[in-house]
Amino acid sequence: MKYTLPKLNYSYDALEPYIDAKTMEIHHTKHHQAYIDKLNAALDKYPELQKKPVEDLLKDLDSLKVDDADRTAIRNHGGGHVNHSFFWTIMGPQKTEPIVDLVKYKEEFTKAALSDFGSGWAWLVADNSSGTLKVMTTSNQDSPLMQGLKPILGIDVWEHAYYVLYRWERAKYVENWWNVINWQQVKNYYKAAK
Ligand code: MN3
Repeated sequence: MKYTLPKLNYSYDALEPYIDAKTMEIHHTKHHQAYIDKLNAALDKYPELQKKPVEDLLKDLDSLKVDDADRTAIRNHGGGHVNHSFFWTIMGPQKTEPIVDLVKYKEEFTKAALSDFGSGWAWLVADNSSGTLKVMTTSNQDSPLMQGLKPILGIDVWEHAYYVLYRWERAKYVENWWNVINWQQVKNYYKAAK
């Protein structure tokens, strides 16, 4: 089974004016699709791994019986696939009630999103065993799942996520992004992690 691009639950222009339709379309149909295509290509030789959810591959990356180059490809493109699949679900056009417990982390989360040098993600995650929340960043397409952590909130701070509309102004993008969070969905992740 090949991995496939998940559909969005909203249209590409639904997050305007905070995220423009062009950025959403390119991000979904080009960037995310490319991670999936390269992940599928890397797994061509390993039909038994293609049957697993990509989350399981990332949680267990070190023990996969694959070549080192393929392990790196699974890390980068598998990470790109899960991170974007998650990202689409926590955004939406509907106005939803922010979760007070999580909004407390906004300042720390924003600081992390702005401090991350280069390409990566900022996250609010829960520890798998204790459920303790913390803010973190990952580089490139690394996923918190690789460290046994569950994402609750996450923002893509690669330039491709905001450059069309915001150019160099990552801070404005990060601030505006809070307007498109689908708190209903975030609440589901938060509950599941507790
Ligand atoms: Mn991206």
